[in-house]
Formats: sequence, C-alpha cells, structure tokens
Amino acid sequence: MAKISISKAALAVSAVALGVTGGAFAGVPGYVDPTPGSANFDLTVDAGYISAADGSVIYMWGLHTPDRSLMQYPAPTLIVNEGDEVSITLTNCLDGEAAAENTSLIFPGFDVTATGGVAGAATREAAPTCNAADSVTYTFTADHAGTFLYQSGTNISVQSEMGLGGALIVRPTGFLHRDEMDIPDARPTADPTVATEDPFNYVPQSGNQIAYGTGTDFDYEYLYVLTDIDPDIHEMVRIGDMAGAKSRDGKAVYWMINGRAGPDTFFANDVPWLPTQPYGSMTQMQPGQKVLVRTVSLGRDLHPFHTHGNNLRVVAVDGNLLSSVPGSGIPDLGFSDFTVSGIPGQTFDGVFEWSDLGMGWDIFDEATQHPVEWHEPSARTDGTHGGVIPVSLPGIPDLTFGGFYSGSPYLGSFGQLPPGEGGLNLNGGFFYMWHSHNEKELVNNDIFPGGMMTMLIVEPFLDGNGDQLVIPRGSIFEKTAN
Ligand SMILES: [Cu+2]
Repeated sequence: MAKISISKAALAVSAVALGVTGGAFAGVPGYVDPTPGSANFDLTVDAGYISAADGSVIYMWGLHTPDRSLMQYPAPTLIVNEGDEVSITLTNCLDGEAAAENTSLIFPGFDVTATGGVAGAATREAAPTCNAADSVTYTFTADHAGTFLYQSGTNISVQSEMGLGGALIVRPTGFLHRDEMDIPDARPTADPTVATEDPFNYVPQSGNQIAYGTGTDFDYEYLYVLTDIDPDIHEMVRIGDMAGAKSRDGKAVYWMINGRAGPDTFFANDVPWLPTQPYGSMTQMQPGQKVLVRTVSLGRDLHPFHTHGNNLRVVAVDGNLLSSVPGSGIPDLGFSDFTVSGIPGQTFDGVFEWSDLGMGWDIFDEATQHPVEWHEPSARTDGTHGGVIPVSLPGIPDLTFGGFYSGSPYLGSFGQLPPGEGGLNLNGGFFYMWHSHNEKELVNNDIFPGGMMTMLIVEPFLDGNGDQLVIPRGSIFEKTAN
C-alpha cells in the first residue's frame, strides 16, 4: 500500500505541474455587478498579445474590465440576471496603435440604446482617444435568459478577428446557485431502494440552477467560446495595413476554445503565464450529473463540435429555448447529437450527461475494490452491479497509453503502468476529448495535436487519497469588476 501512496503523490505533483488540476477550474468565470438589480460594466479596448500553444505570439485587440490592466481574449464574460437594466460603457484605448480606429459593441438579441461617441454604420462608436469624453454607453433590458454573444459592430470582419467579442449570460428569473453539488450523503440511510452494499444516498442541495426553465437544470456549467485566428490579418493590423487586413479572406491556422489553443485549454483559469487568456475549458463532472455546455461561435469557421463520451442534448439556440410551449421551461423540441455544429454568429446550449449505465461492467469495481464506493444509485439499473470487465485486457507490452490513462479501467482506481507513462490523471478519472471534428482544426499552425480541443474528465467521487472529491461550481469564479 505504501507503494501506491507514493505513486499517487507523484501523480499529483506531475498533474498539478501541468495544470490539469489545482487552481480554479474552468466553469464559467465571468463578471457580475455586485449591486443587486444593477448590471453596469466598464469595458476598455486595448491592444495586446496572446500566446498560441506552439509558442507563437499574436497581436490582438481585446477588451478588459477595470480590475485588469491587460486586454483579454476572448472579451470578458458578462453575467447578468433576467430583467436587469444592463449598462456597458466602452472606452477605446487603441490610441498609439498603427491601425487605430473607432470601435463599438453590438448585442444581438437585445434592443440597445447607445449614447455618446459618434454615429457609425451599426451603432455609436468610440474614437481611439482613451478619453472618457469619447466613450459610448450601451443600455438594454436583459429581457430573456440565455447564452448570447457580443462583439464589435465596427469593421466587423477585422475587429471580430482581432478579438473584440465575448459571451453574455443572462440568468433566468428564479436562478439560484447551489453552494455544493449534489453529493452522496456520507451517512448511511435506510432508503430501501439502495442496495445494501451501497449505503449512500444522494442529497440534493438547495438552489435552482437552471439555464432557462425547470427542464434545463444542471449541476455544472461550462462556457465554450469558439474562435479562429488568421495571424496574417493580425500582423497587417499591427503594422497599420488596415486595407490589406480588410481585403484578406480569413485563412485561419489557429482554432481556440475560450481564447486558448489546445493543450493550453487544459490549464486552470488565470494561470500567470497566459495573462491575456484567462479562461480555461477543462470540463469536469461525476457520474450521473448534468453539465450545461454554453457554446458561442465568434469566428469565421463552422465547427462540428464533438462531445465524446455521450451525445449532447441541445436545449436552446441563440438564447431561445427549444420548446413547443412558450413559458413552460421544458425543451421538448431539443435534440440529441454526437456532433453539434457551432455556426458562426450563433450560440447554443446543450446538456451533457454521463453515467455508467450500459458500460457493460461495474466502473466502480465494487466486486473487488470499492465495496462501499459512493455512486449514483439510479445508474445501477442495467444489471452490471459488481460486474467485472467482460473482456481480457491485452498485456502491457501490447498497449499504448498516453498521459491520461490511469492504468485501470475502473473509475477512481490506478493500475501499473510502464515507467514514464501516465501521470496526468490525478484521481483515476475517465478522460474524453471534446473537440472540433474538423480535424484540421486540431493543430496549432500545422503542429498536431492542439487547436480546438479540450477534455472532459469524468471524475470519481473519491480522490486519490480516498477523500471526497468535490468539483467546484462555476459560481465561485464570478468576479466583480466595478
Ligand atoms: Cu471526435
């Protein structure tokens, strides 16, 4: 047993070093106005640089809130409540840049009033003076819940490419964060529906985590802002050749989730070595839980997005619940698919679920290893309780591993691996790649693997030390900037 402890400690060190765990998980980091009923934000446009995972550096235009001195990519995620009067003031600090020009913001799906600045083609624009006197304020009522995008409304083909776009989330009326996830109660219960070997029960925590209505409840939520980058356009803008930038058809060689190219997507939020790319996208859940996937497509390209491990059930598109009965909150017109297209300019919300049902063996290995593993009782209806893996695994010399294999087919377990293998799977979870199925987008400027790719980890209920493993909720990542 001592040997196992040592190897787990080594696993922990290497996984933390890679950033797979530790720090703030992905969730939906974003900004909220701390004043109840108020939704005021100040956004500044600045130039800056981001890093792609192949080591290249790309010139960007981005937005940031007052708590940050650097622009960020994508733009700050703004989180408001249904019914809020939203007010966003834009100040343009592109002064000094070779291609400095006016900029603006548009909020598709809302009836916006713009004041200040100068008239532009789509809305009022802020001149690049970095002077508050030239700022524009956009106000609108967040009159319906959902996942929305906002982006530049000026010279859009270039300014959107340069990074001026992000996500806006409107919480529905009645939304209430849960402090904790639904966890199995550590105390045995007398519930007769739970098998005697499994004396643990789920205890729903208070709260009302819904995306739209009662039929869109979730345990965790994650945001995926999908973008693509043609670095030649960025270089033209950097040297002041706006005519060249405007005339160029985008030819992306980088594809990003939340402003990062894989495998930087795995890192936690706010890692110090990516100061202008604060949002990770590593997705975590435990068997039986529901993950809300909010997807925002801000690039030029269509991305057929794969959620390995199970289908994604799409419940809303462009902030509209797919329901035949308006107001019911039930997405009865939703659809389930393994590949859902992220269409440029569109958002969609999907609910992802994963359980051991139908796996064909008991993923908890309760027959031999975890006689009282905490688990989701409802997933125990396929007759595999206590079942062993139904095939003989090949010998170790015949296997190829990769860093994410724990050495065991059982959740929360570790097996022997050859020296140098494994090491990135801290808790013995199951890793699934979530990615664009346009396979050319799985590169960083032709270097594989990378690009529009992240991971889902189905985590066990116990960590490598046998302690309860709690995945933090998105709520703890909300920041205030005003
Ligand atoms: Cu795939």
